[in-house]
Amino acid sequence: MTLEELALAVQRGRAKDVATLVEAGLEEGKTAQELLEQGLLAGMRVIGGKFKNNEVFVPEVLIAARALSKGTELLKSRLVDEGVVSVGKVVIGTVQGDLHDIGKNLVRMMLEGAGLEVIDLGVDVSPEAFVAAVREHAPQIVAMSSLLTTTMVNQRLVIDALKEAGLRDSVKVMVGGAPVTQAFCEEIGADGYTPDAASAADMAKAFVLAA
Ligand code: B1M
Repeated sequence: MTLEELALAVQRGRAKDVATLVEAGLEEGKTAQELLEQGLLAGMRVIGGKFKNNEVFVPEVLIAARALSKGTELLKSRLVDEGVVSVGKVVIGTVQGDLHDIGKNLVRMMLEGAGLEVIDLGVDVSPEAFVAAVREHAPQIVAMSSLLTTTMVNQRLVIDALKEAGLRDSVKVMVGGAPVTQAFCEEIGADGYTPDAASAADMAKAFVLAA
């Protein structure tokens, strides 16, 4: 197998081919890190770029992400053995009162595709749950998604709760979702807003590298 074949299988969303190629790669003596970075993540980077440029759309991204997950699942224990550490950790969730998770899941997948470890708290996440997750996982970034004008205000409550818990300065806070804007981000004191999932991954990586 070649790493290019693996990257292409991710782009095409061929989960079964990804599994076969990852297993073949390991048998041939390739390291899990090579397979991850030059195969799986390289493929996802291409999809992320195309998504940003409107060359592919949500279904293609989701299918590619599923194929990527199939590969990372198979590599997980080897990556731990090889001591490959993620470049950073992100706690992500859709804020309280909001059940929309398609965009949040795309952001999560792009973050994972950028090599970040993501703790996904799901939907309808209370400020207290965000705070508890920051205490437990000590991430560099808290990422919040909101799709409703009635719930986007809850992003502010999470920031307030982080402040109250004395944790605000330990994390960068990123916000997004259809009704969220740069002006809103600034108004609530978040550190970064991006309009789409691929840019969110770029921004998260930049935050982690600058930390
Ligand atoms: Co809802 N819904 N919905 N809905 N829904 C919207 C959002 C709405 C605009 C539809 C409309 O009226 N035109 C409207 C909101 C109006 C408003 O607040 N201004 C709405 C409403 C009103 C509701 C309900 C209240 C309806 C009702 O029950 N009366 C209800 C609320 C439930 C709740 O949350 N408490 C509701 C329910 C639902 C479903 C459950 C049926 C379903 C959600 C299923 C799910 O998510 N699992 C649903 C859906 C699918 C939609 C629409 C049709 C599509 C949303 C979506 O997934 N878009 C939506 C209308 C629309 O957008 N056309 C609508 C695709 C997704 C990829 O985009 O999430 O924006 P998006 O994510 C983008 C960016 O925003 C960004 O990256 C993503 C991709 O690049 N992004 C981030 C997202 N999070 C980010 C975080 C970041 C950075 C970027 O950093 C951290």
